[in-house]
Amino acid sequence: MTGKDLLRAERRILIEENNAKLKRNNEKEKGKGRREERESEKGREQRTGSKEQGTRNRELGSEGGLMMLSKKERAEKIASIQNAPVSLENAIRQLNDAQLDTPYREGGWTVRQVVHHLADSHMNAYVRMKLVLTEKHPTLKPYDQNSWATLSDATMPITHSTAILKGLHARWTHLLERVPESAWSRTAFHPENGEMTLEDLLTTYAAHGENHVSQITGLRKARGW
Ligand code: NI
Repeated sequence: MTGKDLLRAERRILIEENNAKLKRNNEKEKGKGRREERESEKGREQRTGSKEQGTRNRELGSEGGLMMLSKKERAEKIASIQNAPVSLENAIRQLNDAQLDTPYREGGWTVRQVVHHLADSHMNAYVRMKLVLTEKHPTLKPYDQNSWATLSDATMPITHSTAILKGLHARWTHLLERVPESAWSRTAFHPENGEMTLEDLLTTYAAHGENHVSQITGLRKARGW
């Protein structure tokens, strides 16, 4: 897997998640739930409008303050972020150095690189979310994750990154659990992904952790480790 493939895979997570959200939203619209009934006529027009326009609004990410996740769905994603360090610890338990230096699939990152990448990515995610919470429509900074994964620190023992993730995710969870309802629709501009809400970031990174953990557990299963 080349660097470009990895970037594409990351984008695919986003797109798949967004598609799932769109589908859920369409189902909600069909159901005309209580929430929709509470919305003003104007809000409903924005929401349903022409199909194309309605879809576009949602793709742009909650413009007009539309909430796309239920509280329960959001809580599940926060729980996923809370559990990620433990899931990762379980996934890498008792792997030796040779195993850690095995690509999770041909041409892909090694398990060690994946672990360090999770720390890199989630440190960026934490900073991005704090920018969204404290600035008006900030521009988020992309980074070349594949180059980061080939810097010298990606060869260090993984305990350095699992320690980061443990502390980071504890703070991240504390922060997310206390985000005011109104703040989930705060927006940022991502130069590669376009408009994103705080909620979009939550969805992206909950899936991100799960995805990389399953790469490791998938490798272990395939190898019988
Ligand atoms: Ni990733």
